[in-house]
Amino acid sequence: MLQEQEVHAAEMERTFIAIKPDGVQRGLIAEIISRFERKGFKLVAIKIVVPSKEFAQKHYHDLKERPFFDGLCDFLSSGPVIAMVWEGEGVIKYGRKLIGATDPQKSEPGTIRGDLAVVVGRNIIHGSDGPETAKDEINLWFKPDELMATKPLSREEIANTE
Ligand code: IDP
Ligand code: MG
Repeated sequence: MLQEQEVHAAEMERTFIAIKPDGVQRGLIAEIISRFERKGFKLVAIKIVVPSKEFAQKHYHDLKERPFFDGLCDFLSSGPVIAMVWEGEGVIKYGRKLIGATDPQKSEPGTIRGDLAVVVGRNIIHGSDGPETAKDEINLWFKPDELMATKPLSREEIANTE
């Protein structure tokens, strides 16, 4: 039988979400965070950072053969990005649902890109597209000690901290 801690660890799904410089510049940080928060996902890491171009190239390495790669990396490194890790059951797949299709012209209304963006090169948010990329992106953007341990405190533990 699994120990309680192992059960918890096995259930913990995490994804990397970033508000890109256009989302930050347009004042959409709270709007975007609140959509993940209201759904019931848990924020386990967050920071504001201006990535270097080299860092952006690492983040988007899968796309290096695409014609828009250079412009995309220039853009990601052009200003502050809100880098986050969100946790919850199904958060990788459902996070992508909340975000909507890559091209905002094709994103459904009700999604973040569908409601708040117009063109593919300024689609305001990034989300990992699968378990492997989620792991890689979390490791690229965060050190392990920057991630919250999200096991809730027991009543006794809360009482003991007062
Ligand atoms: P995703 O962000 O929905 O996962 P990807 O295909 O991984 O989409 O592309 C990464 C980012 O590259 C997109 O969010 C978008 O900003 C940009 N991008 C994708 N396709 C195009 C394009 O055809 N022209 C310009 N930029 C693009
Ligand atoms: Mg992608």
